[in-house]
Amino acid sequence: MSNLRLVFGDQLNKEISALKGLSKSDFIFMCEVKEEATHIKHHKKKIVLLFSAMRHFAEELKKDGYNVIYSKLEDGNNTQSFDKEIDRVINTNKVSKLILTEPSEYRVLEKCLLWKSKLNIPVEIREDTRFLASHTDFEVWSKDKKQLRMEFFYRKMRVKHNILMNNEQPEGGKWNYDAENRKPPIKGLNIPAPTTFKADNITKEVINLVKNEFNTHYGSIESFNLAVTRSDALKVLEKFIKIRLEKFGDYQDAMIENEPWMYHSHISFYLNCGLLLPLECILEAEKAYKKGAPLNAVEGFIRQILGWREYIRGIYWLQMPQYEEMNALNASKKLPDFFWNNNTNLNCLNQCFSETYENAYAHHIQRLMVIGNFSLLCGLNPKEVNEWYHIVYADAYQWVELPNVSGMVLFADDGVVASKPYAAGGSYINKMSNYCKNCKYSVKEKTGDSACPFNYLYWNFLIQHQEKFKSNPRMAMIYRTLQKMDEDKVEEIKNSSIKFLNSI
Ligand code: FAD
Ligand code: DLZ
Ligand code: SF4
Repeated sequence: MSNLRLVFGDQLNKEISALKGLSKSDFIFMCEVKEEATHIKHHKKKIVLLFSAMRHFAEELKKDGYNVIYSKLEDGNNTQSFDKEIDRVINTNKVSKLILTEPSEYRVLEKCLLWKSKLNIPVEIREDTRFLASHTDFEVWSKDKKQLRMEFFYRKMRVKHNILMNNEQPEGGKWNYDAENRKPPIKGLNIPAPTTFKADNITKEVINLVKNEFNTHYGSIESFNLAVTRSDALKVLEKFIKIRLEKFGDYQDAMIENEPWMYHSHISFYLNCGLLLPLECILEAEKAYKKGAPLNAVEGFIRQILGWREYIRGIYWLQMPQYEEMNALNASKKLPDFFWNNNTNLNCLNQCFSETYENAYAHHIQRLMVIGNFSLLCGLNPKEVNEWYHIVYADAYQWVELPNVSGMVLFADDGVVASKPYAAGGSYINKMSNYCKNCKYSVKEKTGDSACPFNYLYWNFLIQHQEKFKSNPRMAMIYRTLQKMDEDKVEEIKNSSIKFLNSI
């Protein structure tokens, strides 16, 4: 009898552990299900990316001579949920065992664990070996540590995988070149166009399907041009290494009006659904360093994947399921409607929201220091903020979205991910972007109707959470400044904040 090998939509790689030991008599099963596409109303382009990439992957496996059972969303017999589809396929095919790679999200793992008792065949759930730190690696590393910090985890990973190492020492003598990676944008940067692809017939069919089935979902579906095959995703990586990497480090934090792509790699779309593997991206960057690419750029890029990405995933599995419920700052404000309809006069938000709507993408600093910072300063409800980030980005899966939002952005996890909140006033955005030049608000004014809202909201946040943060050594200096502020100024800050917060 044959094995049934289930491949989820974010596991689109022939190296996936579910396919290890695959034989030509086995069945590979993939299914598009409404349950998954609508449990949150994903950005339309995310559904196109996933369904088209799934269909292309299935075609490749068929071409390799394997038996692929594929449920398209529109198939008449599709039961539209993972549970029912697995039941249906097991009942209609002679299979002796179900083999799968652990799903990336807790919600789905809970379902899969129930299959062990519910199904009448054995179920083998394998580790996801695409990640460079296993669950055990992370648990062992984190055990007995008072505080978890990405930087120390990252150093361990550099040594373990022998990346950018010179004997026992980090390449160039330092582990981290972040201090060199905060250049503001300058005029005349010649930012390369992103690597894009024409929709083929499979993608066109999926675009029509999404237009018909998910028309009420967020986001534009016009000019879909992402890679949907591994070979095209590899081209994105190759072009990044060749033409963007050199300036990636310098301008990693910079933002320019109508330049959504900057010098970033745009590979999270593909890493997170399996078309690219993290180690190959890291090794390509290391190779580029050996050929002369700047160390601040290469180390910075590698740190994002070997450090941040793995660390964030480790935190997710260590902290779930309670992590989802955390709200350490008791933030309760409803998400303003302009997160969805972009009806706002704050030009920085306006830029980031319109690019997000159009591309299902915003780069890290837009997510962290513009939208995230605003959400933190306004005290927006973590559940609603998480749902928004999960919906709007095509690289969003709960394992990576949740710790970034509840941990890095909102401090809802009480400092598990970040040692202090990433809060900032308008001057940070003004330094790192050209957004303020075309804004209705004045970044120079601190309070009042025409002042940049980030300016007073920043101090208001510090005032509100004084008890919690004043003894945090990383915030001592700012609290000393607050203590010296005269009372009238404090009142103005509070009044401007109340007025603004009541208006959104
Ligand atoms: P680059 O800047 O070129 O970086 C290279 C790669 O490093 C990325 O592709 C990504 O795989 C990895 N990486 C960088 N930073 C992080 C990080 N903080 N966590 C995990 N991986 C990282 N990333 C997602 O993949 N999915 C998400 O849903 C997601 N949500 C985020 C929400 C918030 C509030 C914040 C602050 C960050 C979030 N990130 C998320 C991290 C980061 O913003 C994106 O990975 C990055 O913008 C993707 O673009 P890129 O591929 O051009 O990245
Ligand atoms: C994101 C997504 C969507 C929209 N649809 C599907 C689907 O129909 N079938 C599928 O296998 N995967 C889908 N995915 C990706 C899943 O959400 C992802 O595989 C889970 O997060 C696994 O935990
Ligand atoms: Fe954003 Fe303030 Fe600058 Fe306007 S002035 S773009 S609100 S930071």
